[in-house]
Amino acid sequence: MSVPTPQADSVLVRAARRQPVPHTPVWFMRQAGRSLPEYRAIRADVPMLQSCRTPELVTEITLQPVRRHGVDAAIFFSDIVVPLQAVGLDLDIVPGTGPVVARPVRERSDLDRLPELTPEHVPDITESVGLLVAELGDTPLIGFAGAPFTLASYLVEGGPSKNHERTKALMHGDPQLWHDLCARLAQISLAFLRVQADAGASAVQLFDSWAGHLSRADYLRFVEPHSRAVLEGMGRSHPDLPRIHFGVGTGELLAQMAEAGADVVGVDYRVSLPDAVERTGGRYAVQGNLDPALLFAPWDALERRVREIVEEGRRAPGHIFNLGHGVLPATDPDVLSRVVELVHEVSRR
Ligand code: 1CP
Repeated sequence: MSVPTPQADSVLVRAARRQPVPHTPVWFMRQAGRSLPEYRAIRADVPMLQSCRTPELVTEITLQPVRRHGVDAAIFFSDIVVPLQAVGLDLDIVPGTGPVVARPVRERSDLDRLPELTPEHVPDITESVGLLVAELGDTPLIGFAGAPFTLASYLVEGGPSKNHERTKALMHGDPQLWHDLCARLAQISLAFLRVQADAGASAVQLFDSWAGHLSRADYLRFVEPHSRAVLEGMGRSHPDLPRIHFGVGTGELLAQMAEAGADVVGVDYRVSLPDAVERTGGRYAVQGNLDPALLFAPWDALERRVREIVEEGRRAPGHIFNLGHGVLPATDPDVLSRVVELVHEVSRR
């Protein structure tokens, strides 16, 4: 039997596997990014997608929050649209807006612009992950990808969307095209996760950020089979890597998202951790769920809430402390460091 590396037997991986841990692991979605002055400095003259494809920059930006906050995991600095650009789709990440697709995907012929992803499309990702794993020591790296529905929403709408109206019109109006599009996106996401896992990532997170906009019936019919293909595909090729499945406003979908093939279900601040555990039958680890806006509250109030979440997490089968969604750009980074310290201190067994 092979001996696990320190990263593969880290506190984060153990919590995800529902094994005993010395303290609650903590990391933050969007921990690398605009809340850090050192990030703003290094990104000043480099467009977002270019920085995602430059291994020295990816490595430095991914390491910044690990050095500064002492979090229990690094999250690979990239974006959910990177693999789509890598297969040749014309898109950009526009400052202040997000991903914008030059020609939206709405007809069958548009699928031709979305070939399958192979490792040869992303040699830089293999290189970045390799550099990072060497630098990170005992700290595990979380690889990630966008889930088919959230990716499809950007492709069909052409950019960020409040109501996802064209996306929903397509899924109901032409279910066959919808399923073919999502099957292709599932292949791309799975291949992107496998590249990161093969290069040394210790866990993966599938971001279905906008799944909370769907009814349970639509989620099960139009989305779940494709997310399942990604998560179960990872389970087959990399059974030792925990799989985290995250969405925003997905309180009504937690059981379905867990059962789609996850080890850990992401919980946003709208649902308490005990409710999330109950909704998922007590069979899954949970990740969350501090409201990112509370990082702006007076320390006393924030401390109370952090202690509560740690206590609630102790009664879960496994708990990874995180925010309910990403760090807001105006967040004081010193507050994040204090939260990490507090979580470690109050959860130490
Ligand atoms: O110039 C900048 O700083 C651009 C802002 C930015 C950053 C820092 C974008 C544009 N993407 C990222 C990095 C990023 N994206 C990470 C980095 C790792 C970390 O967490 O530290 C991750 C995990 C993502 C994933 C991502 N991109 C998601 C899923 C996570 C989530 O927040 O729900 C989504 C939905 C995107 C799309 C996207 N990319 C960027 C923006 C502003 C958006 C959202 C736009 C929208 O509202 O639709």
